[in-house]
Amino acid sequence: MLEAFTSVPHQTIGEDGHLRPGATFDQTPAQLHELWENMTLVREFDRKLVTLLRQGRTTFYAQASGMEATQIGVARGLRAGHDWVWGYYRDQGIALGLGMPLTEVVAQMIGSNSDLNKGRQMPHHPGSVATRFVSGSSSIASQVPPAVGMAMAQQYLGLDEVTVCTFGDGATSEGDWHAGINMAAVQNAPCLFVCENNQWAISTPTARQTRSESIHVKARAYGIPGYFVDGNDVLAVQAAVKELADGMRAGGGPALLECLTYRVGSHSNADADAEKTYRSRDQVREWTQRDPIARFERFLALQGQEIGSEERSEVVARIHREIEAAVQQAEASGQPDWRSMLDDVYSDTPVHLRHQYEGLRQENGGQKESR
Ligand SMILES: Cc1ncc(C[n+]2csc(CCOP(=O)(O)OP(=O)(O)O)c2C)c(N)n1
Ligand SMILES: [Mg+2]
Repeated sequence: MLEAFTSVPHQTIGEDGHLRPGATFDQTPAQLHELWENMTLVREFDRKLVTLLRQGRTTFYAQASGMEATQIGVARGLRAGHDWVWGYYRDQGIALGLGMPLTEVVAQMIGSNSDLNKGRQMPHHPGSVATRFVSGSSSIASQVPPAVGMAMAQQYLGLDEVTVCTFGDGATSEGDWHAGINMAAVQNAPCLFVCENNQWAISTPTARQTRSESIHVKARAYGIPGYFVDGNDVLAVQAAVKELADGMRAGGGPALLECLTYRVGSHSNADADAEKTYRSRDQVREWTQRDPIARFERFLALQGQEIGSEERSEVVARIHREIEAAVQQAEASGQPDWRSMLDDVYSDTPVHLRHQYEGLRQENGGQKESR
């Protein structure tokens, strides 16, 4: 049983790769290997998307490098395609870990015709009903109240699914965050709130974000349990999410889980990190050395499942081939047709939008529309 309100984050694997005293795990060797592959996919996805950005083939991207254990631990602690995740813009690792197809994630990021959102969402905000991963929010913490609404509906309908709502440390200063968590608490709604505490909100460090000693301690104010795990320890995150989600399925109420991790890359491509303006390179170096994938590889080696350099290269090459194929497929589908702009939005399109649409139609040559 996970203990609430600890001052030190729970760990299953220590920094040196050894199992922590008293810690256990029940994954098979194949499941452990899959966790490693999942985290490697998230890392390589970042590399590939940053390249696409530089090539001008997409316009916005926020890296999750350094946070792979948190995101894969969350995704793999849930029942994929059954539980719902309301994530935020940096959660591509959760989408991928839940099994959202690369073709769909990439098409969204490129905004191509094959995008499930038909290019109408901001790039880098994938979502899919089949995966039960809700298209992320750019307005910080705005996903929290609707996630609670979904959890209330699940409770009302007596479903055995739960809602997970993720956000960054910076989101915990927003009004929506407080209102949402309070509502979940008073309604006992089965919503697991997961803070991906990467210690920075663009250029604001956690120390300037809150006077609280931690994020999870804030749960006390709402009368719900708060838990603290090492977000660079994939087994600890997965076990915590699984235990808390299963508890909610069995009728338990909401909880707040803080995963302590670090963003080693820039905030997004619109960030001054490269100019070294707001954080020391020593700090970035320190956390780069605390790499969650390297830690898990040390653990695997101690379990007799060493990842050799040849195997690593093969897996990385395969991942890049798969992403490249998804990119080619998305680009080949072309750009979304502007005429689909108002589809799926209103059953009865308001008159002012119909006027705007008519204006666009004339600008585009005045083709006859059936609309
Ligand atoms: C309501 C709102 N205010 C401000 C912003 C600008 N903004 C974008 S990301 C960000 C920082 C969020 O930090 P955090 O929640 O820690 O997530 P992280 O990016 O570190 O993963 C801010 C302030 C926004 N998108 N929405
Ligand atoms: Mg942050």
